[in-house]
Amino acid sequence: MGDVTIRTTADATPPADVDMTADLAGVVVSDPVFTASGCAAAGRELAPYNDLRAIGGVVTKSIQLTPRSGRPTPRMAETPSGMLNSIGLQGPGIDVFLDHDLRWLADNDIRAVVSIAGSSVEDYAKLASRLRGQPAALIEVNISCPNVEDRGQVFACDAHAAGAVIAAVRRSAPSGVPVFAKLSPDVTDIVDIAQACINAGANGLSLINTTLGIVVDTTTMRPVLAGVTGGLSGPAIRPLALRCVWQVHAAMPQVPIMGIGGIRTGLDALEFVLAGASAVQVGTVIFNDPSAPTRISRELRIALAERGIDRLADAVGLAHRPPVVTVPEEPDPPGDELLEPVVPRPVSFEEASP
Ligand code: RRO
Repeated sequence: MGDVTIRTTADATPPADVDMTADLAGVVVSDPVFTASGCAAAGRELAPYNDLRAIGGVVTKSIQLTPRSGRPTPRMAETPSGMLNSIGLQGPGIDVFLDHDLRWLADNDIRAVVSIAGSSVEDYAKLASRLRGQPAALIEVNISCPNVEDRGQVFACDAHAAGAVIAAVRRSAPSGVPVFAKLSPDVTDIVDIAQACINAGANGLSLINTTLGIVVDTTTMRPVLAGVTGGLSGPAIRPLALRCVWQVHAAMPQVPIMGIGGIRTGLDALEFVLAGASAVQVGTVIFNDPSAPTRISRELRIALAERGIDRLADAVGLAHRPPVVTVPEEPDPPGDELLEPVVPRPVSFEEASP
């Protein structure tokens, strides 16, 4: 973090421009806003609303080795300030993905962060090796999907299992492509899991995936989702996500973090940056505002300018600096008239009684 002069919003003169460059383990992007995995497939649907070349890039829906139809419907439910999903890794499989989706992104000069998911360490290794020679700028290893039948497959809930997957991916992935581990908040100590991933060779972290939840329909008196549980996303989880980013950045300030969880505005994104994220991903908001990635990028730039910060990188982790200690001013020396304190004369009970 460089030296930063912080001005208040009131006295800030917005600089002509803000350098929005983010460095994600060597992948340098001119804008820090990405679309989050699972909320925009490979980005095609968002192209009419955003210049996807101008934002950081598209994180694709987690892809598996073979096609998968996902969980039974209903598999989405609204919640207060959020959304529950139990999609269950629906997708076309890696072959179709490479020929169709990744090619489309490359043909359109859109940076692709390829999210991979598997049921075993071997699955992940195979997927990573399939990305050799492919136009993937980054690999996001989704070890935290909440919607799997077997909770034992949520590798991100166990430090050893998380490390095993990341080590296998790092060995098999193209060497110049950074590997980011996407973690779950549903753990006792996220720093422990994050550390295991970094020790195993992850170059960065995506924090966080959705958190496991349930909605019950009070008319049918049954869970709304056919799969019963789902992943909770949206503004409801933002403080939880921020806490995870904060804790991991405090423990490993050099590790690049993509902050994810309920970002709706540029100020929300700024919260993540100040907590320690080098870049952000936006997801659930897209369902309500498909132009949100572009809007949030613009709002973040303005928010930085208004605070007198002309480089995004200078704001990363800034909220961790010690609080400013304000020393109370010396009281004015007393005037002559106040030299003697006025002490009330004690009054006896009899005197006070009428
Ligand atoms: O597909 C899903 O159900 C899903 C995935 Br892969 C994930 O990582 N997070 C989520 O909330 N849903």
